[in-house]
This record gives sequence, C-alpha cells and structure tokens, in this order.
Amino acid sequence: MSESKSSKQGFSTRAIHHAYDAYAGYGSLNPPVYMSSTYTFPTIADGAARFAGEQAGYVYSRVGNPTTVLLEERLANLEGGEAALVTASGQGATTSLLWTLLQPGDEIIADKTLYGCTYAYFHKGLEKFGVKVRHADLTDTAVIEQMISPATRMIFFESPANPNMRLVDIAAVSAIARKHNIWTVIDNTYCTPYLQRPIELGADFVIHSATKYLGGHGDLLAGAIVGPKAILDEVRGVGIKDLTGAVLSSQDAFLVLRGLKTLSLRMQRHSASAQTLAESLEAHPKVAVVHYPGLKSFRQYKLAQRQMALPGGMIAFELKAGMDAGIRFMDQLKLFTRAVSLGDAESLAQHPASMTHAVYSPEERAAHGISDGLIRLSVGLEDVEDLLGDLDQALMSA
Ligand code: 7XF
Repeated sequence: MSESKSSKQGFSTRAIHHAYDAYAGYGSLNPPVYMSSTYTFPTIADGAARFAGEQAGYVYSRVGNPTTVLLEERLANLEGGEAALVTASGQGATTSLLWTLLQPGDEIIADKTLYGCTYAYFHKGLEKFGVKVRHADLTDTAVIEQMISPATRMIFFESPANPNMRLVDIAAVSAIARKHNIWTVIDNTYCTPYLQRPIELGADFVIHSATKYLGGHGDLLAGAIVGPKAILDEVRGVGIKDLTGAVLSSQDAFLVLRGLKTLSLRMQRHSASAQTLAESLEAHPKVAVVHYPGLKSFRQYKLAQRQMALPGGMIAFELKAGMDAGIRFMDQLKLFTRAVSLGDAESLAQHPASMTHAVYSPEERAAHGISDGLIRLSVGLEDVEDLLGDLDQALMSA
C-alpha cells in the first residue's frame, strides 16, 4: 500500500536514500549541512550567468542551498510529484504558493474546516488584497460545480481536516477541478505521503507543515510544497525570494531529512496506537463521539479505507458532559502533554476552540463544523498501555 507507483524502490528505502550519493563527496553516511548564506563565483561573468539562470549553481540561500535541495528532491519523490520546494514553516508554504498563484479578482473555493492560521491567512491576507475566498462543504461534491465561477482559480482543502477529521474525496474533487482548469491544492500534513499521496489521485499541489510528522520530533518548524516544476520555480524565484522570504535553514532541512528516515515506522506506530485509543474512547461511557478514520462508526469510513493507507495518529472526540468536563479531562492528563502541534514522539492534547482554532469567532466555529467541546489528541510513540492508562485516569476524574 505504501509503495509509490512512481518508483521501483519501496517508500522506506527512498525515504532513507533517494537523491543522496555518499560517494560524490567524502563517503559521509549523512548528507553534509551546508552552512552558507552565499556562494562564490569564479568570475563576474559566471555570477551574471548564474543569476540569469544560464549556468547551473547556487547564488544565495534564499533561492536554494544544497541541503534544502536534497530535502526537496526526496519529498518530491515520496509524494510522487515533479518537484518540491521547502519553506520555513507550513504557513510559509501556504502563503508562498498562494501569493504566487493568485491575483486580485481571483476566487478560491476552500473547504469549510481549515487549520486556524490558514483560515486567518485567507480572510486577513488574501481578502485584503482582493482575492475572494468562498467556503463550501467539499464532502458534497455536487456543491462544488455550482460554486465554480469564471474567476475561480483554486480548490483548497485538508483531508483529514484539522481539527474535526472530516475527509474530502481527493480524486473526486481533483477531477472536477481539472475539468474546469482549476488548481487543486491539498494540505497533506495529517497524513504524510506514507498514508496518502494526493498527486497520484489527481491533485496539482500538496502542502505540508513539515513541523509535524515529517520532522517528527517537535524540534523544528518547516514546510513544503510539492507540484509542477515550472510553477514551483516561480514560487522559488518570486513567492519565496521576493514576497515571503520563508526560507528553510539548512540545519532544519537536515533534521527533516533525519526524520524522514523513520517516517514509515513512526506512522505505523502512530496509527496502531491511535486505533487502540480511539476504540477504547468509543467504548467509554463518558464519551459522546469519537472522530477517527479507523473506526467503523466513522461517517466516512469507506472513503478512509480507499484513500488512506492507514488511519493516522490524530483523534478528535467529545465528552457527553461537554466542554467544562473536557477541560477538566485535559487538565488531569499526566502522560499526554497539553500542547498544540502534532506528529511528535510525545502524545499531545489540546482544545481547538481556545487554541489552534481560536482565530475563528465562536459563530464562525459553529458554521465551520468546529465544536467548542472538541478535544484533539496527537497520539505519540509511547507504549500504548501507558497512554490508555492516562486517558482512563483522566476520564475517571473528568
Ligand atoms: O507553520 P506551521 O509549520 O506551524 O504549519 C501550519 C499548519 C499548516 N497546516 C496544518 C494542517 C497545520 O496543522 C498547521 C499547523 N498546525 C498546528 C496545530 O494544529 O497544532 C499549529 C499549532 S497553532
């Protein structure tokens, strides 16, 4: 399931080896970290040729560095895309791509549930500069056709959506977009290419917060865009170079490369433990509802089975006694850490309405399917028995 159609070697092999030739340098097992902001030119004529794109080579690390370029080649390969571009954060990936692609007067159609700062960027950033953002329930594909206008340039969504786990049928939405000559952009942060490869399902661009599972250890901020090379060249040369400056450092690129080596193992463990915890929560008398793609009761279970290789490490759930009990539950947790972010070795718990999605007003949260009682868990890599014990004791006193 995790074998990419785009390559003969398996996913884990490529996550460890792709695009690095140790014998091209000193035989170093790990790639060097190029700590250099700038690059020398043998002559001024060489420099001019490099700036003009007529000579291969680096000019300045805001437009490329050998360590970040290795990470880009590896991520493009794992996602099955033509090229990739890494950025200083997931937010930097979204803003660099959209500032490059969109013009005043354009419209985009976005799913109704989005990570809080993506929503904020759309309404405080894009709209301020004349791009109209229209939200739709993209689980209803019939609605999309009706919303597309001559000004529509893009459909943007997450699947599973942060924080309520709604899935969008990537193949179905991408097919509609393609028919109308519109880009499909999907934020694949929750899944990583090990669980889901949207480009193979017809999407044009994949965005990542590599801060999460790709890095995997909660020790960096990073982002990535995967998509067609010609457009990513423009995002590199204008979007990042001139507009956002959201450049990833070579040290952090190295750490993401290190994280990728264990991505498949970690995603298997995150998924297996989350499945166990989701089943236990669902059976608990104090729990009202559990949103987890691996549960048979999950509203989009069939789509999850078709679209995702494994159900992933994220769970959203609500207690019968509502938000106050949910806050008590989170305050009682001893092994789960109260923190935003996700995809780390440590299990994390947070309250979307007051944290990651606090930028939505209460009315907007209600309209966008983000319940105030929702609790979000990022299931880490600890022993699952210990995690079960922690949830049980916190539920007991909630
Ligand atoms: O700029 P970042 O690397 O933090 O990534 C932004 C981002 C983009 N897409 C998705 C689906 C995300 O979840 C994020 C970051 N989300 C964290 C969270 O939900 O906990 C951020 C903490 S406020």
